[in-house]
Amino acid sequence: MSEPIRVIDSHTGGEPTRIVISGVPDLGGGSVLEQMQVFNEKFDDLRSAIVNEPRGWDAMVGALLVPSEHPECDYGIIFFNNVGSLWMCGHGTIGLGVTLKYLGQIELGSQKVESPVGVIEFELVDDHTVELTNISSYRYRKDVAIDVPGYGLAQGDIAWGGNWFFLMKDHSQQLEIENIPGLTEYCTAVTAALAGEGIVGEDGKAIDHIELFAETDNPNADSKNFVLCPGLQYDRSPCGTGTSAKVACLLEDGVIAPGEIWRQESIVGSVFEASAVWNEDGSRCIPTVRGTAYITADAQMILQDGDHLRFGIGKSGS
Ligand code: PYC
Repeated sequence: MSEPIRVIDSHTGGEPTRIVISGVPDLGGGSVLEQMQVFNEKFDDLRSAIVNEPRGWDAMVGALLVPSEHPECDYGIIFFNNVGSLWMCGHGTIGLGVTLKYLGQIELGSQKVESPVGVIEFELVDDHTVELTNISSYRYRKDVAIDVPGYGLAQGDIAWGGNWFFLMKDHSQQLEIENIPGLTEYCTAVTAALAGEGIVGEDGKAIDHIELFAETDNPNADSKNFVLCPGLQYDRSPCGTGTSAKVACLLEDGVIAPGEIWRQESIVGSVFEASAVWNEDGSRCIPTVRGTAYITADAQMILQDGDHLRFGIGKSGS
């Protein structure tokens, strides 16, 4: 039996985060991107053990705190989900702040953290509220037309907010909680159509998050979204990196002014408050995303010898 793995679970607007506190191997140092590559290559069974059934479930997003050599950061973070690592995660960063406060490891104020795609900053505003200042974000292509088999022609914007997003406002889908299976099916078809047509992010990475928008009748929100993540799970929160990609597009279109608040509602009704300002040369924007998280569990995970499902269903492990 391995050493127990201590985790703290939280949810940010309904979307779960499982922060690993102890019991996992050292990834050998270097940049957080290099440590993520080691995690992907050597410890995929551990990733699966932490987030997948029978210990977790498909919507769970895990996170490892790792050492950082970056001069401005005290530590780094690697986020991962049911199928692999994520480049960045906004709801998870909000969960991180609330988790560290719960553990008594931080006080109100700001922290800089190295992610695989750059340095992020978060401010713990109170015990449950965190404001993320994300990596620089931008729209790469506007009004990209695609043919979605079974649904017909559609178009959307490709934008980076720490992950690659295809943002669609004209899609004829009903953004209602009862329609989650239909929305999942549609977004899965969009992801496949993008891959099939060879449409990728500027750096050649897959566009693996689809974000649909609709009007909302919630007086406390400006828009409602549905976000499908890689691993075919929808984000219960409004998605921190997706909201960053959204405000980058809105700033570029002049729909919001620098610093103006955009309130993004999720499919389950939780809301993030976001804004964006231009970076120094005006080529990209720096988004901020504010949300709340609550602790749901403080647990030790056990991987017992002889349990053939100890690394998760579908993982034989070693
Ligand atoms: O909040 O950025 C986010 C996120 C990405 C995947 C799930 N949540």
